[in-house]
Amino acid sequence: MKEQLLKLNEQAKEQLAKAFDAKALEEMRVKFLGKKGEITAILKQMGGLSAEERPVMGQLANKVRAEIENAITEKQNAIKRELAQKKLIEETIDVTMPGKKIKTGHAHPLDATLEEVEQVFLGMGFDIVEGPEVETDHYCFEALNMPKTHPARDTQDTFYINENVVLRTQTSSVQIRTMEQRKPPIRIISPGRVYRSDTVDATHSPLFHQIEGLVIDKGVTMADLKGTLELLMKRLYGEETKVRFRPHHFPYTEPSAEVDLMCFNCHGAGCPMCKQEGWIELLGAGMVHPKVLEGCGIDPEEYSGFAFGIGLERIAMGRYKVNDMRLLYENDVRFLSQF
Ligand code: 2U9
Repeated sequence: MKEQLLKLNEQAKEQLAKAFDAKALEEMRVKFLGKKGEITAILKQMGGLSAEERPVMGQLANKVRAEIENAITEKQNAIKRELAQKKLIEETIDVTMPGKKIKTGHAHPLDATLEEVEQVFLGMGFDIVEGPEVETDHYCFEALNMPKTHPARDTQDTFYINENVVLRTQTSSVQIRTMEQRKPPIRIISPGRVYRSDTVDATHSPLFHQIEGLVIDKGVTMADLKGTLELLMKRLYGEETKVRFRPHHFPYTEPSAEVDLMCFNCHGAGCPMCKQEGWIELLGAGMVHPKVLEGCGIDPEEYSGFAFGIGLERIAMGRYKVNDMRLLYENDVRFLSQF
C-alpha cells in the first residue's frame, strides 16, 4: 500500500507536468482525488492493516492527497496567471497611438473661395442676394443698357431658351431686380451660376460662377469703388497687395475699368504666371450707367453707384494653383482631396 501511494504521487507529478489547461487538471483531480479516484481505491485496503499500521498509512495517504491537491491547485493558479498575462498582452492598448482618423469632408475650392469673398463684403455691411438663373431678355440685357442690337446678345455668347428667355450671362440681373424692389441705399453682392455659349477648354466653361457687387447711395464716387475693391484684394491676397485700374468700356457702367492685381509671384517684374505682364487681370467694375439707374426708377441726379463683377473660378484657380477649370467641375476626389 505504501509503495502504491508513493507510486501514485510520482504518477500525479508526471501527469501534472503534461497538464496545460484547466480541463486536464480537472480530469486529474477526479482521477486521483475523486470519490472513485485512485487514492480512494488504495484506502479501501486500510481494512486489511493492523491497528498499528492503519494510522501510519492513513497519515501517508492524507499527505499524498494533500501534495497532489496542492500541486493541482498550484498548477491551476499558474495557468490562470498565464492566461491573465496573455489576455493582458493581447488586449494592451497603446494609448500613445494616434486616434483612428475620421475622414471628414471639406468645402470645394469654389465654395471656400466664395465664402471668403462673402465674408469680406458681409463685414462691409453688404447683403447677399440671389436670383433666377433663367432670365428674361429685359433683366439680362435691356435693363443693362444693352439694346437688341448689342453684340453680347449674339447667340454665340448666350444660351436662348426662346426669343425672350435666356440663361443669364451675368448676375447683374439680380442687381436690377434689387434696384426695382429696394430704395437706396443699396449695398449688395450677388453670387451665382452664369452661362455663356463658350467651348469648353482649360479656361472656359459654358457654366461658371460670378460674384457681382452693387452700391447705390447719395454721393458714391469712383474713390469708393477703388477703396472697396482694394480692400477686397488686400483681404484675399495680403496687405501688401497692389491693385491697378485700367480704363475700359462696359455698356452698364461709365466710367468703366478693368482691375488688375500685381502678380504675387514676380511683384510686377513679369513671369510665366502673369504671362510676363507683371499684373493679373481679376475683375471689371465701374460707376453704374445713368441709363441703368433711370431704368430702375432711380434718379441719377440724386443717386450714384458703383458695380463690379468677379469670375469666381478665376479667383479660385489663382488661389489653389489650378490650371484647368474643368477640374473644378469633374468631382474627382483625387483632385478635390488636395485642398
Ligand atoms: C448693374 C450695373 C452694373 C457689373 C460689372 C463687370 C464690370 C465685369 C466680368 C468679370 C469677370 C464678368 O465673370 S466675368 O466674366 N464682369 O467685368 N461687371 S461691371 O456691372 C453692373 C452690374 C449690375 C445694375
